[in-house]
Amino acid sequence: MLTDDQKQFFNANGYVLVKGLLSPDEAAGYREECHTLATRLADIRGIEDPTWGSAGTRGVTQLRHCHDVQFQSAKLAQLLLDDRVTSCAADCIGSPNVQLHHSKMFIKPAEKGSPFPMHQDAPYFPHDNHSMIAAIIHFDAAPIEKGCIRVVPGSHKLGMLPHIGDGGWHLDPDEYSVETATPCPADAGDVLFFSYLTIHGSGINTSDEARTTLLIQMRDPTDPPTIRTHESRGQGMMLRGIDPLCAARPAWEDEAPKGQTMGGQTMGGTMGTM
Ligand SMILES: O=C(O)CCC(=O)C(=O)O
Repeated sequence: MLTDDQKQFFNANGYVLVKGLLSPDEAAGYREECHTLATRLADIRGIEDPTWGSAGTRGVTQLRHCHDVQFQSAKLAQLLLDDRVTSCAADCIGSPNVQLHHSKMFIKPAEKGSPFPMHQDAPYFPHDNHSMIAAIIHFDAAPIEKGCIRVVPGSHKLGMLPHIGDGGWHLDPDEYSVETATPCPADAGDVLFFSYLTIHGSGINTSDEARTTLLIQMRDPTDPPTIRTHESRGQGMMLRGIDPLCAARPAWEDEAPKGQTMGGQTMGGTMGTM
């Protein structure tokens, strides 16, 4: 779990980097699992490159990804339930109960790993009480030259900002550039927790080694989505504690087409790699 200082830092800044949550050996094992998964997916489905159009580097930089890794690898599925991750998540969310929204593995290949323009995650899947957080688990070192995550400290207090979109919702790069944001360099085994309102992004991996991460998006189970969007298989699984609402099976599991937006909303959905 987080120390009091880490909790205070998270509340003030909207993010906290927890060092050494996994051991280097554990991180190396998960790294291998991710790269094997990426190869398996490429062999079976062909290469997909989810680089955001808004990054402006499509065709030049590359990204490998897998959404909802828990359906592809038992080893990665177990990590979603790891007490070390979920106890810190509970402290950030401020609830003993932690529910899965979705997971995604990213591999930024060496020398040409795609950037992510600065954005909040909230516009992709807004919730009433803004309890949603991400945990990015680093399976190898992510120094600045590898395109580590960058954040705007305190930006979780700004509320949901207007995003612009062309192949990935993002903030105006003239106002929020990746280069001027605060870098969060990490070592293998470190985990970065941040609110879905915290402005974040990342630069290009120009190093000679891939950057390998797993992002787990989690919420308080009593915090409902404001629109029906970004629905995926496995969403709602409890990772820690209980669902006090004993929520019924969501209707969309039976009938809704994927990527549907509600109420004329133009934000949210399944653009880019979100
Ligand atoms: O992995 C990264 O560099 C950033 C990912 C990200 O910002 C996101 O998926 O929202």
